[in-house]
Amino acid sequence: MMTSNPIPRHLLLRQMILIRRFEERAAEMYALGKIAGFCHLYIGEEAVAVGAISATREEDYIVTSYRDHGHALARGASPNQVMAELFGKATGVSKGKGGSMHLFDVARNFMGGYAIVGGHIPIATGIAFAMKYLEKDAVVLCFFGEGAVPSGAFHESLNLAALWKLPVVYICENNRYGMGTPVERASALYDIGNAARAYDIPFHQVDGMSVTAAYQQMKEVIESVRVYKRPSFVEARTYRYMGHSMSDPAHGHYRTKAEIDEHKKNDPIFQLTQEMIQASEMTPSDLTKMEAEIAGIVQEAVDFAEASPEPALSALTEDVWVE
Ligand SMILES: Cc1ncc(C[n+]2csc(CCOP(=O)(O)OP(=O)(O)O)c2C)c(N)n1
Repeated sequence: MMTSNPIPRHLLLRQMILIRRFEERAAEMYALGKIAGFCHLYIGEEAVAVGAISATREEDYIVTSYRDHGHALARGASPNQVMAELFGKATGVSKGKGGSMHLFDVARNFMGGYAIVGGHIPIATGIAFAMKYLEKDAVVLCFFGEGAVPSGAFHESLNLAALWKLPVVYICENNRYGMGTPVERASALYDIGNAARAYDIPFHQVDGMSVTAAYQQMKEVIESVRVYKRPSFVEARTYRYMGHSMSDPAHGHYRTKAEIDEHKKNDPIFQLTQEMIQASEMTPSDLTKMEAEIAGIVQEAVDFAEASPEPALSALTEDVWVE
């Protein structure tokens, strides 16, 4: 086992609170009609993206699905530009042409933001192939929900990644539901680890409600992929508090409010806050200050998005092809 470098816990906490407060405002903006189209919130799952992405290096790559706000912010994308993208404004991280599901930040090796379930897994695998071909040390993190596991794209990708020994970490964010369908009604494979074992890929299970556990385990996994040049698979057990997207109710017929409340008892932000206060790493007044600072950042992001222009009509044909 490799030992991981400690990371100041207040940094992990700050990132999780930023994502939570950012998305709470995004939900308000959606209700006000400022954000159109699909909008999938990550609230409840923050510890996974923050833990994993905090364990990466600058040269590593991130690829994820449509539930991508948290990953982009954890990677350091500007809250102003992410909010502007949700508003469909020209100053957005994808120049207002991607929207919530298609955040993209090349400068930070954040390669999207994809709407087709499982469709981005071959893209991440292809980037890992490029890293190997170019003899780079970079590792690719590929996030997806458990709903993507039965897809053909997933299995084809794992096969080639194992066969060609590609530097990719597949991270299944298992929040137990694909839209309103529980995993046991959608997948013959209930133990997701069996998918990794089938391709002889090392498998790890992570508590996706604990940011420190996620960080420490991901650090070891990422560094072992970097050193040994072969893929790895992580299942992060997590839970989404909100509906599948902004147009869905939080529970509906497929789960109860009591079930959601039960999971909220393990809330990653609450857990870390309690731990840090008990360990005298933070006082309640430090937390209030952090919240106030983040509220200012989120307000600035909303103001920036509001004040930004729409993309010009001519932008429609720009960025379509890259030489
Ligand atoms: C190929 C494909 N089929 C169906 C859909 C519609 N769809 C969007 S999200 C989703 C559920 C996916 O669930 P999961 O992968 O577990 O991710 P989560 O939304 O829970 O993060 C479905 C079926 C789609 N986008 N792409």
